[in-house]
Amino acid sequence: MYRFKRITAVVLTLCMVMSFFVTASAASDVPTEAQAYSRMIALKQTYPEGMRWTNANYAPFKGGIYSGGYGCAGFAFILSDAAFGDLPARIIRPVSLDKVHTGEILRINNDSHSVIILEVKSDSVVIAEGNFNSSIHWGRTLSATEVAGADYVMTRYPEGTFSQKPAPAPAPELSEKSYYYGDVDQNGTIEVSDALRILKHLVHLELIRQNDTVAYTLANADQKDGISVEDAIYVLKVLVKLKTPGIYVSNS
Ligand SMILES: [Ca+2]
Ligand SMILES: [Ca+2]
Repeated sequence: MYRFKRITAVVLTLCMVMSFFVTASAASDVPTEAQAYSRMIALKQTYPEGMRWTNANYAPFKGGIYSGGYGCAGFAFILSDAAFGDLPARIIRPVSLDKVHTGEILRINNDSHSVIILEVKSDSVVIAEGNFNSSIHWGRTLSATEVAGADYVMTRYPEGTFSQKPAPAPAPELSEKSYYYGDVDQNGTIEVSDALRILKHLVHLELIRQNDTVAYTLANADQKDGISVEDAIYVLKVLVKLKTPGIYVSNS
């Protein structure tokens, strides 16, 4: 029975480990602003400057809220879908220059014209638009005041994408006889195998002996509450750069 519980614990822990990685990688579907820009600009060949584009032109939209749009909205939706795939759209009001980003759609001129942001500069944005003089137009500039006068901005970046998270400090350099907490095998690198080593210890498959002072100390990756599942998770967080590893200096 005890053995069964141990195995269950290993399986559950490995599931946690895997779901952690799945969660971490799903976020990569959100483009950076640079990626959004290059995906939109790539469409300049298909929709060149001056190409006729009026309210007779319709395009579907994968972002929700609207199933598609005509004219200016349709063209903004085409570029938006190119940049964001099927990420859901949401509307933000009020609008200001410091809160808009490449790839977002601005609704302007008293809710009558849609444009999409190609670039955000310190005092303006550069846009692309359809149905501007009945045609496609790339590169018009809107001032900060014009941006602030927009009716709303439609974004497809998930909430929190641009919130200021303090970046973890880069890992400090190792000197002789110093190790990263979590680097149980002391090879100078924190790896998945270090996390697995901690898990094996926890389920008594392969114990880290207390008299193996360095390994035993390093296995307590988060430097609190002894060796636990939290330490394996801490190692994985270091791997995906959510945490900075501590340094242990051996005095032996
Ligand atoms: Ca290692
Ligand atoms: Ca710990």
